[in-house]
Amino acid sequence: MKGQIVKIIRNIHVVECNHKKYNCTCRGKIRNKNITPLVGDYVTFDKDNLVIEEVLKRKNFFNRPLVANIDQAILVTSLKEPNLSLDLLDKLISWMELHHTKIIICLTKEDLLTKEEKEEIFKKIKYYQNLGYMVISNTKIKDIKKLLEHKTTVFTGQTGAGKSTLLNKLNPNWNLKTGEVSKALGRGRHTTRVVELFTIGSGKVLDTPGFSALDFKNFPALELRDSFIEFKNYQCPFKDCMHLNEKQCNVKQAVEQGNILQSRYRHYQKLINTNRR
Ligand SMILES: Nc1nc2c(ncn2[C@@H]2O[C@H](COP(=O)(O)OP(=O)(O)O)[C@@H](O)[C@H]2O)c(=O)[nH]1
Ligand SMILES: [Mg+2]
Ligand SMILES: [Zn+2]
Repeated sequence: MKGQIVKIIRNIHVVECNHKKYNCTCRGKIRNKNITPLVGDYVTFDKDNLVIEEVLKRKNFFNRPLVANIDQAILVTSLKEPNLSLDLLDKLISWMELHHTKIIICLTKEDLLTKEEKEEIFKKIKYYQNLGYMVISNTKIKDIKKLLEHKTTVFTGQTGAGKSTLLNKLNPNWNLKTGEVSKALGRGRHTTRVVELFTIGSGKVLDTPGFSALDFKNFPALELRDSFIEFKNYQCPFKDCMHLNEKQCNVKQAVEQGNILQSRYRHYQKLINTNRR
């Protein structure tokens, strides 16, 4: 039988298959392959003996939280309270690009914006749309549900952005606490949560605050550069131009001419610099 691991507690691997859960064990490393199964892994298992037989080839995996086969990320992005953070958005976009994960930007709290604020902010949002990223409002519950079908989706974003609120609308049964996180942080509690995939219709979702400590250090500079996908539209005179200190650079020119969002370029510089330290 084929299924997906949705939770691991010690050596109990909860494998979901056709909406049923099987508590399987895993005998050491899988066969002669040196693989430790992760949440998100597709596996074959023996449903009579409840033993995992094989871990199927991974599409991708993340380190923190440790999870595999994420198809897409919904970047829950608050426009106000907390204010839109393009810094965080660009970091999350790069992170997902580096992990070959489809990106969906979900905007929240549009209702708190004045008309003027809306105009200003949506100029910037439009830029991301033009890059090819899907942008959707958190009020479009039906459409978001559709996006989740047959996919494993991670929800991430700033504390207070409205992740729990959104997840509760997608599935009221979850009844996640909203607006509570800051209180918990204030008390200095660090609840290490078990990584778990929840089922919604034919899809699975992971709610994680855990992408905040994004560590780009292990990625080569060239990959960081390419995670800013619009840079590829420009052919620079120097082969493998990093668009930093090169004298002639079409990306830098595009930033000056306003064809590349200045903040995007700044965030790229910042990322490359933290990476070098
Ligand atoms: N005005 C407004 N408030 C929202 C919206 N989405 C969430 N909130 C509120 O924002 C606060 C934080 O939401 P929560 O879901 O706990 O955020 P989380 O930290 O990302 O899980 C709560 O008080 C929510 O009621 C929205 O679209 N508009
Ligand atoms: Mg929450
Ligand atoms: Zn260049």
